[in-house]
Amino acid sequence: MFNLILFGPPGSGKGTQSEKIIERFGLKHISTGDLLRLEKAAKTELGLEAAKYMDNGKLVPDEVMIGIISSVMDANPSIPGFLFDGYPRTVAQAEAMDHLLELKGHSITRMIALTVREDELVRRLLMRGQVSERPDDRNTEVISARINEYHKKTKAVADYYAKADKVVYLDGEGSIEEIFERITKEIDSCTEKQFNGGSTKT
Ligand code: B4P
Repeated sequence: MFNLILFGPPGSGKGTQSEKIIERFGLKHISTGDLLRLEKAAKTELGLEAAKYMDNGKLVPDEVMIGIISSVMDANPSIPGFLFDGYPRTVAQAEAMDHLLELKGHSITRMIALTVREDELVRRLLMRGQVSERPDDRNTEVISARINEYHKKTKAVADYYAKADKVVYLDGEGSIEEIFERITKEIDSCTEKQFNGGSTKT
């Protein structure tokens, strides 16, 4: 299995690039942000609870997220690999996911971390706020809260995977196509190593 984490701060292009990656590589896309927004739109108990955090720029509690990931992974037993977009966002979530994969005899193959300057993140999110229904993209205070959560709780997830030598940082600025090309090169080099018996096998 080829299991990829697309990582980065809010607005770094995770959702945008994920759409292109799944189309090219046929991975199963798991976006925890999209899953939560679906629950919210359906007004389920989980969605209404999650909205209290999301609308204020806070992370949804780990125990809720770990349950969601576990059921999506169980529902997809025979796929070539997962693309995790926006998950894990805390070290506790990373440990839980590693444990789940290990139980199935797999592991994370690679984490691609997109780097983007903070003023560019804010600019992109406010732009999306003008055209989308997302309340968390319309308010600069909520955007700042999301970026703060990233620095306080999420950034450490890259250090966690760096210890296992699984992280590559890619420049997340430039055109969407340029960034996709950087990502594609990285995935191609990982899959080559995987098939040639290199160190990135899972
Ligand atoms: P997400 O849905 O994951 O949203 P995000 O991080 O804000 O956006 P993303 O990074 O995917 O957006 P993109 O850059 O593609 O999370 C929303 C909320 O859900 C979180 O705040 C949290 O409350 C909750 N949540 C989700 N997962 C969780 C978890 N695991 N644990 C706890 N809570 C969780 O797009 C941004 C904009 O930039 C777009 O308009 C796009 O068009 C534009 N853009 C992209 N690439 C560009 C480029 N190269 N140049 C110019 N613009 C670009």
